[in-house]
Amino acid sequence: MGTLGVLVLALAAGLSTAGPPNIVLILADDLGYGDLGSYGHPSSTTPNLDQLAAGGLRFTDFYVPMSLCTPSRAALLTGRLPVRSGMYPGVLGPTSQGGLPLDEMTLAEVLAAAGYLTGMAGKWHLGVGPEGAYLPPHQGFHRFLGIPYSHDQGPCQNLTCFPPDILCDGGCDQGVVPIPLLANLSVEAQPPWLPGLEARYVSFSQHLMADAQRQGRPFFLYYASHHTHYPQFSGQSFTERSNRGQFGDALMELDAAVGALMTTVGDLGLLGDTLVFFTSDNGPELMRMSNGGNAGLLKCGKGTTFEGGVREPAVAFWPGHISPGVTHELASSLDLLPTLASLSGASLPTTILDGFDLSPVLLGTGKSPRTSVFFYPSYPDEVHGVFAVRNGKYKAHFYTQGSAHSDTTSDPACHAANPLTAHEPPLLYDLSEDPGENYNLLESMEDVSMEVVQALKDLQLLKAQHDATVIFSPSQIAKGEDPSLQICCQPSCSPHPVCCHCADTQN
Ligand code: CSN
Ligand code: MG
Repeated sequence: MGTLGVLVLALAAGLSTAGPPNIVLILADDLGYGDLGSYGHPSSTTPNLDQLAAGGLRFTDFYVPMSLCTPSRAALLTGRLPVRSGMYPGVLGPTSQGGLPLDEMTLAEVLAAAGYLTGMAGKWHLGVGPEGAYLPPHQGFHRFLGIPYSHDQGPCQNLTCFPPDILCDGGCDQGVVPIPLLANLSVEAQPPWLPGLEARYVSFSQHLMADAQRQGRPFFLYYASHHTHYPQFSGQSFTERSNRGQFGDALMELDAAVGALMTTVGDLGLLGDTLVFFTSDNGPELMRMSNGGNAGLLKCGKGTTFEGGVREPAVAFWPGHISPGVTHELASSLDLLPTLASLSGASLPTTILDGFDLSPVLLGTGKSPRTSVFFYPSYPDEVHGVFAVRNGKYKAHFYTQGSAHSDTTSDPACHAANPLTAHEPPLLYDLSEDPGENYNLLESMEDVSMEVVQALKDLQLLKAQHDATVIFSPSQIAKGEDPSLQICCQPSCSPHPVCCHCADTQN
């Protein structure tokens, strides 16, 4: 049989024809460790994500370095700690002057240089800048359809209600421009009709995948849904359909989008040629109560360095390459850039990276090269350095601080009222026996085992070495605000910013 015959057979079987894999990176927003059916939630409806988990590798110990959107997304796309790229403290907003520095190499730039067609759908949150200088088209993405920051960072009255007579969830920021929907660098609608957005992202993604195949190129799709960020909403076919209220409806719509993307990959015959990775940017926003996510058995949520803030659901799916199963290996969103570069044969950036190549874990050929994880607070500074460090199964908290994002839980340690507190010795937990961080091993210094004493020493040394070597870049977020930088579909209109309103013709 000739080469063509083999190729046809391989294609017909939907199996790999070697070459770099297509990559679909799906990022949920503020989705907690306990929110998916496959991670134990009793009433979520997530059949498509659960199917990915069943057919792929499900991580139990996958982390983000900071529990907020902007820094977490910067880490995901650069493989570098957010303090190195200046993506701290807090998050970027509509009037922010800063953004992800253009000399930072993103995953999209890495893969574009290796011949990939790159596209992003969804929430960016890494800056806008003058003339959109920090937007995805300038950061390695050939195509972009999405919103530049969170959908609560603009007036969102009546944008999230379907049907219009049901009660909208919550309030949003006033005194700034309506949320723009951008197609590359142009405003597609301002504001878009939010319940129609997920379907637009799916359609954009389907076109990207089909076009790449037609061009004979691999694709990189970064699908960063607004779900399940506050305020919750969903498209017509999901509203009041879940068993979990408005949060459940939003999650169900995200899950269905994942299903639609997988159907397209299958229809194109690319299942064996496409690595799909799913995770979330940070833990659940517990202050939203039942309209926020759930961290399951983990302590606290968004905005904290407790496990609920930083440990995320994560699944890697690549039939024929990644065997179905569950892994307890240590992993981080920082590892995606080096791992995906390795699997695609792309060249790594020459800067300092904080991630490791996890391809041995994915391909089942070895253990994780990562043995420790470092956690920064939402408002980091060089005086305090990392707040918490995990090494193996042990985690030490040198500082703790509550967060408004984790208010209203029954555990007061999570709340904003709990101030920055130094712990000397640190709070020390064995996360395999105590993933909920309930039982401090150093509570009483009597009967502390030799192993625990050694674990403490190792963690103290790791923090000292880490803090001594990590160089903070000047903060991009502290660059401040310039209201004239806001995206406006009618630039010279008045009165600003409410006049920046252009009808959504697609809905
Ligand atoms: S985030 O959520 O962007 O997903 O982290 O929408 O920390 O001040 C966080 N914040 C608006 C948000 C503000 C958000 C903040
Ligand atoms: Mg977020």
